[in-house]
Amino acid sequence: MKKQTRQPAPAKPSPKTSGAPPTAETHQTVTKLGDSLTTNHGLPIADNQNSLKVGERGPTLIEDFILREKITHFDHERIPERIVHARGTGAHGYFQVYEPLGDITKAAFLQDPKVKTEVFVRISTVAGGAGSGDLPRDVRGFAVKFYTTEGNYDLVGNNIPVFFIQDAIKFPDLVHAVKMEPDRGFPQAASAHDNFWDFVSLTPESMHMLTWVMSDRAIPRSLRMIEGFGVHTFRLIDAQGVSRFVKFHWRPKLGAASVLWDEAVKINGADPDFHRRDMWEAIERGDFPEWELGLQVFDQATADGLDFDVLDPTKLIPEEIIPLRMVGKMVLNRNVDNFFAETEQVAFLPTNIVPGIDFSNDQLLQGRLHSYQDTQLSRLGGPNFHQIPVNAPRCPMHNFQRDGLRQMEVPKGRVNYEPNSFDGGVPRENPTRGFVSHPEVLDATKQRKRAETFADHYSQARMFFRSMTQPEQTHIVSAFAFELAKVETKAIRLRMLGHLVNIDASLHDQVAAALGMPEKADAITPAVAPRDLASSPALSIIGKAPATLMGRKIGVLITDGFDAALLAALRRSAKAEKAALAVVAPKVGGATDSAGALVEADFPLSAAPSIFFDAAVILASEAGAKDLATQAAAVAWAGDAFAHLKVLGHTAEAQPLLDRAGVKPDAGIIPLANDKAVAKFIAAAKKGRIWDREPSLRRPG
Ligand code: HDE
Repeated sequence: MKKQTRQPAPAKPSPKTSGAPPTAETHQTVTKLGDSLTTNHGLPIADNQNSLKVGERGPTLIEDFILREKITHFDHERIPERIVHARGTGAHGYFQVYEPLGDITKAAFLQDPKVKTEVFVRISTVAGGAGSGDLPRDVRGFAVKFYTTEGNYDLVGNNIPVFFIQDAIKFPDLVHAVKMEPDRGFPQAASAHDNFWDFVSLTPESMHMLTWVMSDRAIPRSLRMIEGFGVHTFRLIDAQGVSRFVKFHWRPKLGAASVLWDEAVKINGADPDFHRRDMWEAIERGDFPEWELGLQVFDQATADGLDFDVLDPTKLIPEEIIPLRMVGKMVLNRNVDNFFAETEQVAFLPTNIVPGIDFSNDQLLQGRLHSYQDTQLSRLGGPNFHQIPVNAPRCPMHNFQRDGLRQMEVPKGRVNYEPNSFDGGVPRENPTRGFVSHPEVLDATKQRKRAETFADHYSQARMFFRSMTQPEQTHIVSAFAFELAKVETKAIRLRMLGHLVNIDASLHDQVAAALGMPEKADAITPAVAPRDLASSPALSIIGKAPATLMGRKIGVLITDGFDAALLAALRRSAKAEKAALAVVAPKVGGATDSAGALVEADFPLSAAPSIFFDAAVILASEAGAKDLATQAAAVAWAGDAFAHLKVLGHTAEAQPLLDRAGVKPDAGIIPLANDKAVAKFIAAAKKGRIWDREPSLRRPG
């Protein structure tokens, strides 16, 4: 049994007096040997608070091996963070296929609907360091490790279906350009600076990706509400060896959703762990994040008929051309036990592939096939990182690779080579079940040259912009204007404006107006003249947003004297909609309702701005509202909910606060007096933001 002994402090502690009673210090002690705190080598430790010193006042002795072991281990706790995707959140779960996929692939984990294949998922930002905030404008990595019976399969994708560059050789330059500038060490986790825009404006192939990164996709509401994409074209191989091309898609059960830029900026300040916390809490409360896996499968003839090259990762295949076949679902149902051991040490490798799936000749993918294995050697310290539990396959694994730094296994027997005459004939090659590369016939000149079929850099960027709803287009304009306004070098802004002309004239005009730069943009001659492609409504988030509060959060601000019946009705409705509800009060101790009962708050007002919620309610009494109207935090709570286009329910008594906050009546401002009004509030909140309110509140720039 552990017991805690607090030793009493002497009345007047005197550091000089030897033999005086011990100074006030917490010692938590045990008596059983097996419960002892020990060194890394098992020696029980008697005192974890005091180093070994000469006398009471030092100096400390180098003999103190216990102190040295503890500090040395601590000194080496950090490993190099990932050069990209350093900030990430991981969770465990499973994947289950809906029906056998034998018609397109022989991959074992895609055959049996009864089998749940264990997965580990890590979702990340790209540019920022491991300690950076969750809501920069950035791409999100979406990496899934399937622990299959035929080895680990890693689908290492992003939440945007295209990429900045076409050839791996440009990747170090792209990443150097977006990360903090090398002389000054800023900006952290931000693309809004000269180097990034200098590089991309000199790289026309980035234009399609840029329109995505400037869109709402780059500021997601929750990691549970992002789509995922394999980006590259891959191959599926069936049991007969027939190869088909495939693009992988993840679709969130909760629908895709984003925040507004002003919210993102404020969330990063109020809770830099907003996404990580949201994911953790959802899993803890059993509200498991879920995605469906969709495939776009097509053959060589279809690929040849498309007006772009499927090997070009700056292009997507519109769903309207090749629809998605939904083949299975992934559920994340367990948080990590230890962030470092699992989320930090997980090593995703695009080379982790299983029979039935293969690479295409996408030159960006080909470069990745080298990079991920390589980076782990310095990050995880040697060639044995596959033995770290999160990386280890769950199926049997044996070969004759031996030794190396951080070898944790003890291989038995005298044989460490193959072929050999020992060990009863195993392990050996398996020609029937082993991985065989698709035997594609290739015959061409060895050269450094970009394919002509990769040359159209603007048509799909135009298609993406024009497929957006009005609010989404406005957000893209605003994002370009914001980012370019932070570029100090005017020549870079003018060059970028030149590209925007090629993407869409109105996009250029609106960004130029928002920047206040009417002068002529650079003339940039496209390698291939951009074409008007059919729009793809499937690319819009708002256009296909489900009417739901599932997985969303309602914030209810209460004051003393609030109406308990209304809160109860809101709680019932939130539960019925599978939404979370948080009570916010001026003090964390809570507030008393109209009948005098104390209701505890989930958060004090100072720690829960309305940016944390999808819909807001103010249940204020007359006196409470008058008081709140004098408090900047409460005025900001109401004002931000309005400015962020949220549905806002309120009691009639809350009016002074609404007036002070500049809240104007519209379809999203719902007076709450009874259950019927609560139902109206819920119905409005399910539809999401009040987009009609936006033009009256902000213009791009
Ligand atoms: Fe990565 N990428 N990448 N990448 N990437 C890494 O691997 C790299 C690319 C992606 O949660 C690194 O283990 C090259 C595209 C994700 O641990 C590194 C190229 C896509 C993650 C690396 C690309 C991605 C990474 C850094 C161009 C979307 C995080 C640490 C040829 C399809 C995985 C590490 C996690 C991480 C290299 C381009 C996605 C350095 C060379 C395109 C989701 O190896």
